[in-house]
Amino acid sequence: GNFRVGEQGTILKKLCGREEICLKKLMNDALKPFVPEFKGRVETEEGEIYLELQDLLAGFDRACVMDVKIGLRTYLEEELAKAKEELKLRKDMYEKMVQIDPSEPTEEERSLKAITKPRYMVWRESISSTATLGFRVEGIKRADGSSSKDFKKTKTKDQVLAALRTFTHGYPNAVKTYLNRLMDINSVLETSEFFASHELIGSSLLFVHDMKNANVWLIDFAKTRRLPLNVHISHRDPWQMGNHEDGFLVGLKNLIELFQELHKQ
Ligand code: 4IP
Ligand code: ADP
Ligand code: MN
Repeated sequence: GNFRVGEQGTILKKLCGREEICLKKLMNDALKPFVPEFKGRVETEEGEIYLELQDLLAGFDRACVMDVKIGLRTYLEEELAKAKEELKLRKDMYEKMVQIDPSEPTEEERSLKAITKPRYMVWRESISSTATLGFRVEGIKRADGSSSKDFKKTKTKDQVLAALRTFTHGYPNAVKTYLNRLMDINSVLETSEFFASHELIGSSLLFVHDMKNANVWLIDFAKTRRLPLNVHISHRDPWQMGNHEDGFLVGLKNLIELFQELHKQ
């Protein structure tokens, strides 16, 4: 996989040059307290290069973990352009599609047994809450170590709410602590130079709690890109090819509203 255990309190993630650039910038940004600390590169005995990151689970006892992918769009504009140009077909993505919904592929896709990456990504957005709420639950790990990635069709507010409720069930302080932290993130994003100058695609909020503590961080900057000069985004407006909008703040707002709902109940 992409990860290895690091020294005490750290994890190693396979080098992605662009992610390293983002992490470096984030260490000098208002967002620093909300991302894992980046400690530098580490080379393994086999000569593979990894990024050494703060292990966000360190200090937790039997942690519950949830990965929520933020944004209205989950693929890069350049990937869409590339797919159009090369008409590159993905058999693996066709297989993943059929596993989730055998009736989804068209006649043509069925005979090719393959689809393009954007076709798959847009469809995944549409069957989950990404396209409507601007975020989706990717996976949850429970205190006993068992985990579930069975959220691909978790789409409506009620379905998401049920997933959040199950995740926090039995941890009376978690919801309020998460809510406070999400609102802190929301306000710091307004002051962050990094956030003002980047398009965040496919990045996640990582929720971690145990009986005593709860916290949320921004992770995964592999598809975060610096915006072209003269391009400014609201992180709210609908995406159109070329405008680079990511919908990050739409997702965060909806997530906050659902946690508020959960807190009231
Ligand atoms: C995956 O689809 C995720 O969207 C991956 O994003 C994405 O990697 C994969 O694209 C795509 O197949 P499923 O979650 O439905 O399996 P992430 O790693 O952020 O979850 P990218 O490279 O777009 O980040 P490919 O092209 O890597 O297969
Ligand atoms: P990828 O780019 O391969 O999708 P991510 O950065 O999204 O990798 O991380 C995948 C998973 O690894 C996350 O959902 C989380 O459970 C775990 N993870 C990532 N970064 C950290 C971290 N700094 N500390 C602890 N766990 C992490
Ligand atoms: Mn990723």
